[in-house]
Formats: sequence, structure tokens, C-alpha cells
Amino acid sequence: SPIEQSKRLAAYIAVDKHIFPEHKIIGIGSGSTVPYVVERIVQQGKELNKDRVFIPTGFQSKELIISSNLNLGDVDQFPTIDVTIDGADEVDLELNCIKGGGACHLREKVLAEAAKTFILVADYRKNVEYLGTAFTPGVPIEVVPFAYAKVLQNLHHVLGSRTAALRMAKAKAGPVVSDNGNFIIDAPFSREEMMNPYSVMARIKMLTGVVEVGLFCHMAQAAYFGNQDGSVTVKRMEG
Ligand code: DER
Repeated sequence: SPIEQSKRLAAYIAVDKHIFPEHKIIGIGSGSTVPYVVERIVQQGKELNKDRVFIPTGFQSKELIISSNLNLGDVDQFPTIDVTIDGADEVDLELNCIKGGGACHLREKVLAEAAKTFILVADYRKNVEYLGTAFTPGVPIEVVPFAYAKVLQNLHHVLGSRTAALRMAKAKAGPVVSDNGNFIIDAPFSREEMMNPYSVMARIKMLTGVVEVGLFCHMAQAAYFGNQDGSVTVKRMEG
């Protein structure tokens, strides 16, 4: 499908431009675009990859590394990562992004921060001018279960995200549970508010019970988007 092709395109270009032989500790994100990143890294050959360690951002990412016969490492052993490549739900003009569509944004943000270089790969649907304009149901927020009702109340009445809601599972009765055993709340904010994602992130982060917010502000050095016509759009961090 054109979307899958555009994911592969973005992933291949990103690997070719940012994963060199000297990069030994590599963070692997979550979602459906990252498998193409791993596919391209595997193509670099066993010889090169035998000296590398791959750090996962959750259960799905770990399984992908294992099934690709790549060396699995832990962020405890390798707190500093050479390059982390991950997907995103939306990326704006300044490389701020919404992440957490797959409920993995806590570990993703840890590995994004731990990396000397953090690269985003996505299909053309994620390439937006301003956050909150594509299909995302809002800002994903990981919360401890004990506090979820209080966080929801504060989002509704203090932060004005009136339709914020607990993310319910499709293949399980009840809410989605993250790899860390927490709940996810999706909280929509207005276009105007999302023009300053850092402010939205900071206000949400201060709510007691919030573990992590799916807004990654000024963290990525570059974002690659595959397009339907086979071209690739690149957004780079200025300066
Ligand atoms: O949850 C996340 O942040 C993932 O990176 C994910 O949202 C990206 O999704 P996709 O690569 O399947 O589009």
C-alpha cells in the first residue's frame, strides 16, 4: 500500500543517512514504521551488526530486535545511546511531535533523551504544520492507575481539555495498559494551544499522577517522511 511504501522509504533513507559503522548502541522505537528501520539495519550485514547492541522502547520493540536476530541490550547497561530512530503520530514544522499512539511514549522518551542523535521516521500523514491537525485523538498521557480519575478531572476542569478520555482497549475488556503497567489518557487541545506544545506538555506534566506526556519538543534532529510519489520530505532541526 502507498502508506506502507512511504514508511519503508522514510525508514531506509533515515538508516542510510544516520546509522554508520561507528554507531554501536542503537535505540529502536515502537510502532509500524520502525520494522522497516530494522529491516534496513539488518541489510547492513551480520559482520557489522555483531558488534552492535539494540535497545528497545517496549515489548513490541524488544520482540522486533529478537526476531531480527540482533543483539538485545538494556538502557541500564547502555544509558548513553548513539542513535535512536522512532516513529511519530504527528511532526510539526519545528520537529515537535505527538507520540504515544502505540502507548509506548514513556520508554520512547527515555531513549530519545539518551541518544546523541534522535531521528523520526513516518509516512506522509504525520507531516503536519501544527500539532493536533491530523488524526490523533489528542495528546497521549501515561498516568498511574491510582490517579487516572483525578488526572482526568484536572484535564477537564483545570486544563480545559473537556473531552480527555481514558484509552480503552479493543482486544481486552477495560483500559489499555502500558508496558509499565499504567493507563493512557488521550487529551485534545485547541489548535491555538498546540502552537506552543512545550507549554501544553509542561502543564500536563505538573498534574499529580502523570508519568509522561506524548509531546516530544525539540528533541529530534531530523524527521523523514515518505511521500506517495516516492519522494522523501526531510525536516531538520535548525542550528
Ligand atoms: O507510539 C508511538 O509514539 C509510536 O512511535 C507510533 O505512534 C508511531 O506509529 P506508526 O509508526 O505505527 O505510525
